[in-house]
Amino acid sequence: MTKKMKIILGLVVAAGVVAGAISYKNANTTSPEIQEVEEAEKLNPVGPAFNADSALAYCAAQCDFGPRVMNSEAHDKCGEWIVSKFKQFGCEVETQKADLKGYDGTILKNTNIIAHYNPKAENRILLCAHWDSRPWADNDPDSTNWRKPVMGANDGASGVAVMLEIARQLQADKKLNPNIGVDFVCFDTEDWGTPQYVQDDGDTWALGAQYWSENKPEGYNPRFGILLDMVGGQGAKFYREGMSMQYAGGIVKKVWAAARQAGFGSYFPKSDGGMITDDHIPVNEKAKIPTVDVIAYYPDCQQSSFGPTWHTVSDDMAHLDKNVLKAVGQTVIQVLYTEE
Ligand code: AHN
Ligand code: ZN
Repeated sequence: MTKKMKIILGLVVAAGVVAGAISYKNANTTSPEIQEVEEAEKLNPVGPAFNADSALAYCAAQCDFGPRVMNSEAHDKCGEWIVSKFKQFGCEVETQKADLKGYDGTILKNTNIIAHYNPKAENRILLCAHWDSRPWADNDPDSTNWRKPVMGANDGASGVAVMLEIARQLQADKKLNPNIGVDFVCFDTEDWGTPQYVQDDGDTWALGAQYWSENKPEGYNPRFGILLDMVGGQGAKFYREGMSMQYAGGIVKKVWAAARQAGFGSYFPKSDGGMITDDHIPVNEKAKIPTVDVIAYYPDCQQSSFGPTWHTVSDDMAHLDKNVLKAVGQTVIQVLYTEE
């Protein structure tokens, strides 16, 4: 074949492929289910703009107290600050205190902080995150850091910061469907779980969420819950978490579709992450509220699948990315504002 003939042949083949693609599209072979998914995932942002700078400042404000380790002054002071912020944003706030026993027998002065936006509405959505920080950086590559506390800029502060910024936006915007109310629950005592250097396991994590779930007020039945855990780390993406899929598969679908509508689908891959022991387990199992965990997952990270700074002394402000806070915050706003 001459060079010219090859070019002509190439053009003919290419034209055929294009024509085929066009006729395929016109044939309307997409199933109703696929059309429905495509519709649900169309770019269509609604609701106020989540301000990532504001959320980042709320992370910094929490870190300025120091690590919010159970039974510490920094912890208690930060708790008062969180309460005052939710009040400032027009929420009705209550605290739920309890003495809980850690894996090591320590009595932990637990304070769950619960803030209600539009408390009179019957149809409610639960947003939650933990606010305590881990007492031991037991996943640090340097073993001399294992007994030092974690600052928890990401693991603790980020989830609370996103909730605070959402509360601020709800108050400023005033356009959320008046039939919908939002409950922000800041769980305490999530991160006193048995350290890796201690031989023991069991139900030692998420003690505040366990307590809240066991003592849920009669008749409190939100439509669903969204847990935010480690939502500000550099390079974070949010894969579909296994236990969320089991307990609340429909809510996973809703949240991951909302991310696409809001324009942040790239942060929410439509693939599966791990199965994670987190605050959402008691909320699903004991409180029976279908709740998904939006938690960072790093499939290629050697240090930890929760990311390079997880439970290390490097979980600080320098390792946050406000674009990640934005992706998560705007996605949650999208979920709230599409609820009917
Ligand atoms: C476990 O490591 C068993 N679960 C992770 C839950 C967690 C800790 N989230 C933040 N810190
Ligand atoms: Zn942690």
